[in-house]
Formats: sequence, C-alpha cells, structure tokens
Amino acid sequence: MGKLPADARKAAGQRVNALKMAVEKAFEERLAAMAKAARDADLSATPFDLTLPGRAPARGHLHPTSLVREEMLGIFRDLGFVVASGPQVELEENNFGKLGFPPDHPAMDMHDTFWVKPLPHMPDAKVLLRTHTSNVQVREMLSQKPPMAVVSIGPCYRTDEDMTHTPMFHQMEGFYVDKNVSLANLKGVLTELVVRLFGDRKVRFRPSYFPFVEPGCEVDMGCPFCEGVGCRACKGTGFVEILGAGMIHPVVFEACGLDPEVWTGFAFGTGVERPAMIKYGIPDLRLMFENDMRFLAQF
Ligand code: FA5
Repeated sequence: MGKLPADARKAAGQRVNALKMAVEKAFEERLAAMAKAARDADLSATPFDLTLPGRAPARGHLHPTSLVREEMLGIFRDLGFVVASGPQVELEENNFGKLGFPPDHPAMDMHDTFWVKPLPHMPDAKVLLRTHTSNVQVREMLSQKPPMAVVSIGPCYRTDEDMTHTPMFHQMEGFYVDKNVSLANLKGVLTELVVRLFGDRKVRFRPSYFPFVEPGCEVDMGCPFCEGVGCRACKGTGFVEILGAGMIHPVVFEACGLDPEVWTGFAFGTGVERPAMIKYGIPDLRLMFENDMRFLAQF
C-alpha cells in the first residue's frame, strides 16, 4: 500500500478488505459445514446403548508374598499369638549377641550381613540390616513379661542371590514363652501351621543347629510337587525344608533378663517367599521382586 500513489490507495484498500471478508466468510462456511457433517454422521451412526454398564478399571490384588503373610498371620492369630514388629536397621547385639552368637562365631558367616555406618550419636554401636526376624524375639522378651506368644513378619537382608535366595526377603518369627513349654508344644503348633497352610501333609523334624535354641531342628514337609515320591524340587528326598525351630536356649533367656530356671519356650523362623513358592508352584524366587504384570496377574 505504501508504494502506491496516494490517489490509488483508497480503491486498493477497498479491494483488499473485500477479499479478506470473502476469505473469512468462506472459512466460516466451511467450518460450519464440517461441524454439521460430523454431527450428521454422529446422528446417523449405529446408535449405542446408553444403559450398558461402563468399563470398570482392572482391579488390583495383593502380592503373593502379602497373600501368604496374611494367611500365616491369620493362622497364628487363631492360635492365640499376638503380632509384633521390630526394626529392620538393628544393633548387632539384638541380631546376634543376645541370641547367643559368640563374637566372630562362624555361624554369623551364614548370614552374610549388610553392615551399616555407625550412627552419629552412637559411634561405637555396631549396626546392621537385620539378617532374620529373631531380633523381635529379643526385643519382646526385653520389654514384656511372660507368658507370651508372639509372631512377627517383616523384611530381612543378606548378601545372597540365586534362584532360591534374594538380598531382601521376608521372614516370620514366632515364639512362645511360659512355664513347662515342651518340644511337644512346638511340634503341635508347627504341624498345625503346615496343615493349615498346605493341607494334610507329612511333617518331619530333623535335628539342626542354631545358636539360640537347644535342641534345634529343621522342619520339612512332604514334597507338594511329587507327593513324596521324589523329584527335582525335593532332590529325590520326598521332603522340602520349610523352617528352623527349637527350644529357646537358656543363654537367650539370661541375655533378656528372664530366669531360665523358671521360663521355657520354643521359637521358630521361616521365610515367607519360600512357602509362597511352594504354595503357588513358583520356580524362581526372584520373580517375586521383578514387578512383571504377566507374573503378578496370575494370582
Ligand atoms: C534363621 O534365620 C533363624 N532365625 C530361624 C529360627 C528362628 C530358627 C527361631 C530357630 C528358632 P535360616 O537362616 O535357616 O534361619 O532362615 C530361615 C528361612 O529364611 C529359610 O528357611 C528361608 O526360607 C529364608 N531365607 C533365608 N535366607 C534367605 C534369602 N536370602 N532369600 C530368601 N529366603 C531366605
């Protein structure tokens, strides 16, 4: 416009304006036609039933470890046990010392411990990630008066890693302290656990060593994969190991301020993932921690 002679500008301006209005009008008309076409297509499409139920979002469910944890806790609640918890970052004293592990005893090597830097306000304390839930036994005995029947489930940590071991796993600890507790009580309670969790199966008690029990035993149950005939899962023995147990050692009572001449008791400890593997036929423990929906959706 600036380059046009002054007397031609008015006419040119009018033509540009007319063109602009024509373009805008055509644009609006086209837009309205498209909207109408979309609406017509909508109205003439196959009608859908507004009364159909909506699509519900997929429902989640508990992880297999939680399913077994709840089942185990339920069994012990029925048997009159109280549920307690303990810290995962623990003093060496409560994880090993008070449980009768002598300093530098080789039995501690089996626990392949994760040590934690000393706390600033306790520079001399030896601190670790608990290697088992037996620390709850110590803490409860230090803080409660017998008789007591307690179970506790929670994470534990060891530097383990293979098809049946992971660095973090869950354990359940249970113990009963009273007067005149015998091995027969231990056998009764643990047989009940196996039967309620896995159905009617053979249960076998084998002598074994843990520094905090005497006598100590491992408990096996009839192999659920071959019904006791012998297979790869049970290494041909017909039995799979499920927990460690025994009568609470007098040194543990003494370390926790209870008179071993008065009090007796049994204790046991089992993994949670291992029973879940047996219950659901899971071949590799590591699957439990990979959060793969194809695996988790099967429960
Ligand atoms: C113990 O930890 C003892 N505190 C159990 C106990 C308690 C015995 C009271 C006597 C009296 P053990 O090291 O065997 O025992 O572990 C018990 C169970 O924990 C094992 O049978 C296994 O199921 C589980 N477990 C141990 N290490 C791992 C691991 N790295 N990954 C998965 N499960 C594990």
